[in-house]
Amino acid sequence: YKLKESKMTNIVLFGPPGAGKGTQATILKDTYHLKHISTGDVFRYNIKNETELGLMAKSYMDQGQLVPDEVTIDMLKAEVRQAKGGKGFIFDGFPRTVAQAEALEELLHNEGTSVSAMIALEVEDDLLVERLLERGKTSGRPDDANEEVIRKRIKVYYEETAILKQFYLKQNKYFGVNGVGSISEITQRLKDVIDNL
Ligand code: B4P
Repeated sequence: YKLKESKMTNIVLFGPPGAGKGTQATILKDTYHLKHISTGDVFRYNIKNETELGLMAKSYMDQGQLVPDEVTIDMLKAEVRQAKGGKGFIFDGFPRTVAQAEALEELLHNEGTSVSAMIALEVEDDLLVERLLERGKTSGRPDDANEEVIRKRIKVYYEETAILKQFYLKQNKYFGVNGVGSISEITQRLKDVIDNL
């Protein structure tokens, strides 16, 4: 693979809960030397350490709700600022609302760069539920523990997040990828998109 010289690559990995964003971002960050920013992971880190942000985020996450935009955006900005100077970013779980997408545009613009592509992992709802219930057996994540909360997260995705497809389609930056298959098959599909950017 080869990335265009002296240009940052900023990938937004997109898709419903359980689509495999975290799984694939962890692999792709090494392949392309990108900084992986997972808002879900940052929230979980804060919950574990019982920070004020963590306590607040937990009350939303445990119910399958989105954490409010204001705090999520501030947190994301801090993460990006901290990581400046690399080859680019892979955003996993952000943006999830139009306000977050607009904030990301502005933030990257101020850094002299922009989103290169949004790549969506497409997986049907029943398979998402199956994957998350499976993870719930060992993850200890309260939001994976019961089907009701998982269905709620998927509902929130369709109500608040799915619209972002239009946001990036308009900019010709949207790519859909089949998210069903083995992890390595899906990685290859994502690389095919990224290598052609
Ligand atoms: P996230 O941490 O982003 O979690 P996710 O949507 O559940 O997961 P993802 O799609 O990454 O799934 P994964 O690869 O792990 O969000 C959790 C919560 O945090 C949100 O509900 C919200 O409350 C809050 N939050 C986060 N970001 C926010 C934001 N920007 N704004 C507001 N709130 C925010 O895969 C899932 C499972 O599938 C794993 O067990 C994995 O092993 C399995 N899997 C993956 N690929 C597979 C494959 N190909 N085949 C079979 N299984 C596979």
